[in-house]
Amino acid sequence: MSRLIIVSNRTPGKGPAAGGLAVALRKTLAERDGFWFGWSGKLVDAPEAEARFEEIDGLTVAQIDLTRNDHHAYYAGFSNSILWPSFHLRLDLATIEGHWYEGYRRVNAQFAKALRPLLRKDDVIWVHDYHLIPLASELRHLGLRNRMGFYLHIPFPTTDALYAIPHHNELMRDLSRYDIVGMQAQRDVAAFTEFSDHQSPSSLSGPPLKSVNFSTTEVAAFPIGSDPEAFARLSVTPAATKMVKRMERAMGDQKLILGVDRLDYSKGLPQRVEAYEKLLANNAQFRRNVHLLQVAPPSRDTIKEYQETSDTLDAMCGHVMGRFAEPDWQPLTYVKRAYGQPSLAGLYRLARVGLVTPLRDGMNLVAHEYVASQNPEDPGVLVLSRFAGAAEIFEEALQVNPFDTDETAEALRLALEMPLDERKARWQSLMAAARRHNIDNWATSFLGRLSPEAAQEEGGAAR
Ligand code: ADQ
Repeated sequence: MSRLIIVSNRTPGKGPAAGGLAVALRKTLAERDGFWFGWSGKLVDAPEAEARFEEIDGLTVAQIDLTRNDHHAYYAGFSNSILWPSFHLRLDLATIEGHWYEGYRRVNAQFAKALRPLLRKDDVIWVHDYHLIPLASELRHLGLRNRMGFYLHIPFPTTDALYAIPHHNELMRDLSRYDIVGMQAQRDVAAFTEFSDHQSPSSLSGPPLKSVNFSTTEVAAFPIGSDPEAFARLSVTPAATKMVKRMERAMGDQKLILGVDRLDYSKGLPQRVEAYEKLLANNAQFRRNVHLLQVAPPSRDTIKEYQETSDTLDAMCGHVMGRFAEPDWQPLTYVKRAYGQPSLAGLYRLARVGLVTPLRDGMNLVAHEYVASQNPEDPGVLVLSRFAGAAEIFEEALQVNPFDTDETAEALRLALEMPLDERKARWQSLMAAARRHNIDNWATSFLGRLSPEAAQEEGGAAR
């Protein structure tokens, strides 16, 4: 079997990770020959051209350093202040500074230059996420002919939002240099097709652009998943049970509503707290009987829009506390730190409601993990945003429009009052979906399409 080279912005570190990518890919690479390539996390004045190899928790990792200026332009700048908000349809939160694009390209070129000498002829290269869209172009420029796949973990934008991104046509041309482009959901493939069928009209900005040819790139949905069996096992380990006991001591027999997210404006956290406030305002019977636990460790907190989301959430949680708390009852707990998977699995299992309401999300692995951790004899209910990729998979969740906080409050009421039979029936269907779309199937189907054998078959069929 050919070696697998995974490339992402950051290589995985030691200990628990709050990002979906690391959780998902660690397992895939542990089962194959190859290595993981990416940024070391170090900022230096003059980076070495060559990558350093290291073993991290049994994984072979090759890393390079970046300069502070390049990293800022590439990461906080172009990737997270332009691409992330635009792809999540938050153009109002995008900040555009022209020079960031040059930094973004410079870092992609630096990645390619350091990676090229490490590659063998039949290596398969799997590039992850929006930070590295130009990597295939840069590697092809250095003469690489290998199979290359790209996986987009976040949603693909609508055509309008795409046009708002500086250099969008170059980025689309970069995508066309991959053999496979994988997306989370059919919704994303449809948005991509909309763009590729009606490419940038010349009237919009400047001179006519040459349309991008996608005839040698396969674009398809490969919905990511979790490892549901592992989460099911984890949720009853002593470490998970310890967390459950701790919570039970604090909460008595109150029903737990749980949110677990990175602190990101795409996750709809202020809207979620507002929906909870409406639940308590409209249904006095739940006061003293329910508790919202929101776990949200800070993320990208050098970016202004993230600090603002954090401040808004602080204020809203304070407001709900002030409105409903009593000397001996608190309506919510808000924890700004990451937990290890065993503790999370325990919390998921204890929660009567998993509240997963992003305004827009590629997939959302928390929804998968929540489902997998339930007690089959007494499962909780998943309240899920229609705008998460997970909504295409979890049809039996209580699906809501997260912008409509009345609707979310009503779904919370239904979830809290749902009879055991209905909870079981819905959960069985959700668990079957989580198993069908597990992480192994995701990696196997993507890598199956990317393998040199798949390319030969295609070539054979075409001839
Ligand atoms: P994220 O936006 O990071 O991922 P998500 O899919 O929910 O979102 O993944 C989060 C992962 O981090 C989960 O495995 C979860 O357990 C973990 N995590 C979250 N909060 C945590 C906390 N407080 N403590 C510890 N761990 C925590 C991006 C895209 C998603 C896509 C994933 C994977 O934005 O749409 O599903 O990549 O492709």
